[in-house]
Amino acid sequence: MTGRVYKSTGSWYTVKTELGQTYECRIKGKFRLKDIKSTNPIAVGDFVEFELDTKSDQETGVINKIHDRQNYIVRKSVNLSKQTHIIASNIDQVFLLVTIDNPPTFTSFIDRFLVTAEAYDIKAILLFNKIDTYDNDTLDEVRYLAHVYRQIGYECIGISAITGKNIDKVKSLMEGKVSMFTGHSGVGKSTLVNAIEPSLDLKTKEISMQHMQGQHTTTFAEMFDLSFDAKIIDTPGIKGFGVVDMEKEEISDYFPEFFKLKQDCKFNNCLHIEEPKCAVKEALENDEIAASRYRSYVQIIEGDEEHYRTDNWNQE
Ligand SMILES: Nc1nc2c(ncn2[C@@H]2O[C@H](COP(=O)(O)OP(=O)(O)O)[C@@H](O)[C@H]2O)c(=O)[nH]1
Ligand SMILES: [Mg+2]
Ligand SMILES: [Zn+2]
Repeated sequence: MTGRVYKSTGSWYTVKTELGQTYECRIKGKFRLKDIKSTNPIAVGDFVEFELDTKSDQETGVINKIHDRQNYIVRKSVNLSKQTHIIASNIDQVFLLVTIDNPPTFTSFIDRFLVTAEAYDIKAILLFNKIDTYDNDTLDEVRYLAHVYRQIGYECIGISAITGKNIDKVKSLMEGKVSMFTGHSGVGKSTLVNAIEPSLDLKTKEISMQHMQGQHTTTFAEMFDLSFDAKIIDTPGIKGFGVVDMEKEEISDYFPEFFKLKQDCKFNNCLHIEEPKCAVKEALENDEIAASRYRSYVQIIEGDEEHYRTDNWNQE
């Protein structure tokens, strides 16, 4: 049978079939992944093949095959083993909640998030929340930022999780897809999810409670079906949106507006910093690239090696 992993607690995986039946499954044998050294062979979001365990009178199963992943997000283990833990896979889109103040979300943070999403190959959407609280100047700032990011190709929506403004737009973007929500603490993630699906709030609170009690310390992500043909992956206890290791040369590939110009740079390995005849720097001078975007890029590139990894942006 084919199913999808909704939850993993240690060696057990909750797998749901297309017909909506759930089975607790274990893994048979070893799963070797070609490209990554991972601490967990199977992650929330994975499509798997499994067989029902005939010896057990309970409805349990054995997973014997994992389908190729469309994408996945990871966190690195804190020790030096260089192992990665796959947080979740097959994610259609991630919404970044942005607030201008209370708390402030800086463009450097937005851009690091977007670089990570590009590297993961996950569609990113920016939600400017709390617009009900903004004065005209702050709304102008929202409009400016939305303009900058729309030019690049990112969808931007001004919302209020409290008044419900544009929540219908968010819901329609979620239809038929697997979504994640991220952003600084206090930007309104829980409030938004609650506005989208009130019953979900209870469920996510339940898993955080379990987590705090230390019963399922390896339970991090969980997928939920919503009432309108949408799925959410919740990642309590995980900061940020995972990490990506990247080479200095590839960072500009994850700035889509830089990537488009790359072929016009004189040097094909141009880092767009000090090289002559650089199309990116020309575009910056002509205001075709936002100064804040270039600043974020330089920040990432000029950092020490740790900065190439995108985990030094903190969520809290
Ligand atoms: N005025 C206003 N307050 C909001 C909005 N969204 C969230 N909040 C408030 O911001 C605070 C933090 O929200 P919360 O959902 O807990 O943020 P989280 O940490 O991202 O989950 C709470 O006091 C919410 O009531 C909004 O759209 N407008
Ligand atoms: Mg919250
Ligand atoms: Zn260049």
